[in-house]
Amino acid sequence: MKRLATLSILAAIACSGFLSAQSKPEEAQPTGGIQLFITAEDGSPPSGLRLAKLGADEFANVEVIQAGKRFLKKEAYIPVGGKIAFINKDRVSHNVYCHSTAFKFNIGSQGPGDRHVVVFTTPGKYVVRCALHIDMRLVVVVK
Ligand SMILES: [Cu+2]
Repeated sequence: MKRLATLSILAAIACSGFLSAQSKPEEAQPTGGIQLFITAEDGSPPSGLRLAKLGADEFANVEVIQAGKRFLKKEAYIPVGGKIAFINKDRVSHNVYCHSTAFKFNIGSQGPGDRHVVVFTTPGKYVVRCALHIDMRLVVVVK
């Protein structure tokens, strides 16, 4: 996975022409997180490159939105200790859970607009579901 991510970044750089990476300490986050700004020569963001904010507790590594009574992602890949923020953008409640023998959680009733962060502490492949809507299914790979 790490190798794949590296290859993706290299491919994005190769496809985007000249890029420069620079940190902007004057805009450092008060939480102590690290942000890396990658821009094209003219300062515009390169297309096709996604950046994750890491290192600050309030930021999850991945966001999974629930809308239309489904997860808008089918799969999520995170490192061990990585976080997923489950965000309910529906007008109905959800109840997101995972009952794997290796890793369990249950958010409980999650009302419209609620956001819950789950830390995945154990490597593995997990199926996350909603107790209220049986068709909701998300695969989380932690490694
Ligand atoms: Cu649901």
